Amino acid sequence: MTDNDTTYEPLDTASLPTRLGRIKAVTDRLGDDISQWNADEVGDGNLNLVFIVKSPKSSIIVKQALPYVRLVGDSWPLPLTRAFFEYHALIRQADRDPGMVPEIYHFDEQQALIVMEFLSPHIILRQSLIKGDHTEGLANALGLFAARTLFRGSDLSMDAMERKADLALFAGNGELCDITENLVFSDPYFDAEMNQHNTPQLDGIVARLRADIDLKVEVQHLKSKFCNNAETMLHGDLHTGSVMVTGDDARVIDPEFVTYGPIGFDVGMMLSNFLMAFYAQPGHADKPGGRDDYQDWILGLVNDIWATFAAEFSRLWRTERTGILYQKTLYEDQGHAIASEQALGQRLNAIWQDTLGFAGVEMHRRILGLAHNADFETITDEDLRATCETGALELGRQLIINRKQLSTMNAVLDLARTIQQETQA
Ligand code: SR1
Ligand code: MG
Repeated sequence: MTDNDTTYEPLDTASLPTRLGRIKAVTDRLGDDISQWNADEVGDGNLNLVFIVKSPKSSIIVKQALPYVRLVGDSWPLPLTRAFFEYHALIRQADRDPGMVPEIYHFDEQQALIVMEFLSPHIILRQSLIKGDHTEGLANALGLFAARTLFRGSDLSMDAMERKADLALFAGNGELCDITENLVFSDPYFDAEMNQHNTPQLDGIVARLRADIDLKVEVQHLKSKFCNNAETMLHGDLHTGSVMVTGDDARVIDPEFVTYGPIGFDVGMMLSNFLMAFYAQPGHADKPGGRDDYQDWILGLVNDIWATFAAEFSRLWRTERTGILYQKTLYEDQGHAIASEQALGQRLNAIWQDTLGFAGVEMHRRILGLAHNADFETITDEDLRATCETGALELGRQLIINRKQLSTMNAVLDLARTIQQETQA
């Protein structure tokens, strides 16, 4: 494989050394002797091939898109161009929050592959939360990442022409966006073909949610925001499976669902996955109550991610507001700094309400739709799993319906705890 290869062909462990052995960025890291390379396919996500390639010198990750959805098979084609959009998202995120995404060594558009930094000894955050492990500084890293990437990808910060060019660029990632629009915002709320849920334990609550008129209306308001409110460049799939951690480091991976959308979508998806981890903990405890302290730690993370996000977003608002929105020429330069603060408070409040709504929808789709998460799926006792899932489903509904009334994080965390007590009783 060279930079000029034109015919796409999926890699396998046998062909990989020969095919990548001609790429200088790769041999610079692994060495020229490809007989010393060892490739393992480790992809456990829903879409792609992922290889760890090791040599005596170093290790790299090779991620290659498949022309279909891996989770479902070749009956569901998916464009290879998602690797192009992921690459463009990664280089922007690296610029907007340096050090938080893997370093890219090589990108081959024709082969839909990205060669990047092997993060070690990192593991997927979702697995870490299932094991009950801690990561120091996690909330800070994720709150800053969200604020910096979301602020700096928007008209609050970017040059207007560059921002419009990026909006047009990422609009090309339509098929991935279509997955989110259907799998997140529509399918969970009717008996769509690919849906699955823990049955028969959840049949009652599933029927109740699908018959809930108010819920269906609110979710479609949220879908409308996702589709129409192109506020910023989103990661697009910012859940705990898209974060890798050690005991004291966190990195964000996998932005292939990148699109322009509402700021609260990324923040909501992130908080939602921590809240689901919270509800799943009784299913991973070695004795009743064995994860109580860990649950407190998770709710503390939810609190601190939002607090860090809001503080950093506010700092950027005050120091980097160089885009076409809420211009300083209208506010600070006129002696109206107070107006800027008023606008900031209102923007943050709108993001907060969106965050809660999107968090609720994400909870529902991970339990009622096609793509579930390991937090619940690895609970082997199906009755216990259903109890945990029921808590998340109930909280999800409350977050969606009452997002305008739930005005503080304390109110949200109290609600999460109350629902947990009621459902686990
Ligand atoms: C068919 S893809 C299903 C889900 O996997 C990805 O990680 C996204 O979350 C998507 O919604
Ligand atoms: Mg992913």
